[in-house]
Amino acid sequence: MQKRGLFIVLEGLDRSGKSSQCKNILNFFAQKEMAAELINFPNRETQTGKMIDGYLKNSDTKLGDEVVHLLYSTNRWEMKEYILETINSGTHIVCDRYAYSGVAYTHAKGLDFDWCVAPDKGLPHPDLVLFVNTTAEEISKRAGFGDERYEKTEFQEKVYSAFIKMKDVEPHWHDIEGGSATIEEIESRITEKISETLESYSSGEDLPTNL
Ligand code: FDM
Ligand code: MG
Repeated sequence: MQKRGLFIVLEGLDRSGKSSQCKNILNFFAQKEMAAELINFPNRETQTGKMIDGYLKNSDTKLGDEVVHLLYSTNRWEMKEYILETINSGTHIVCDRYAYSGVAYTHAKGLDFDWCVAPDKGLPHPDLVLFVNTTAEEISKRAGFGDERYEKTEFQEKVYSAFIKMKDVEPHWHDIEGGSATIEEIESRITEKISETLESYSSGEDLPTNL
């Protein structure tokens, strides 16, 4: 029987380097001749994604915090079947941000934690959540920081605290120390974790939808 793919999520603050690491993971799978795909959230190509994109780029776009939160969640629900079909057909998915970003960014605005978690319940549950752990202070010095709506040091500090809260509620959470490490060091920590998971995950079962 064919083994299902792994569903691997990368999380972190803006400019934490997770998008580059996602590409490195794809190369890792390519070297092993394993099928893998990259997806990202928000997926700015869909109907809801276009609304989110406009909201992020134009600071004068007025949408309530609850509305934005539910748009992000809907943006993930739009991809649910695709994720399940891809994984269950044996292809790995590397996913740049997921529901954890959803909770972290909205909870950072002051909305109730449990309220933030609720809309994503029932989505596919990742096998691995790799949190590229860089602080707001570290990322605020990086090139490009400040271009989009949420890229302000004070706000990123709140997002960071919200991410840290999720460590305790997500059993598949793994911290990848990212602040002082080089890109290569981060990459080797990530691929080590993925290799471990490739050895140990159960083959027969479909990806659970118990997020
Ligand atoms: N973001 C992302 C949210 O606020 N909620 C979400 O559910 C997701 C997936 O969108 F500032 C925020 C995080 C970031 C912004 O994401 C755009 P990228 O990864 O920088 O494109
Ligand atoms: Mg960004």
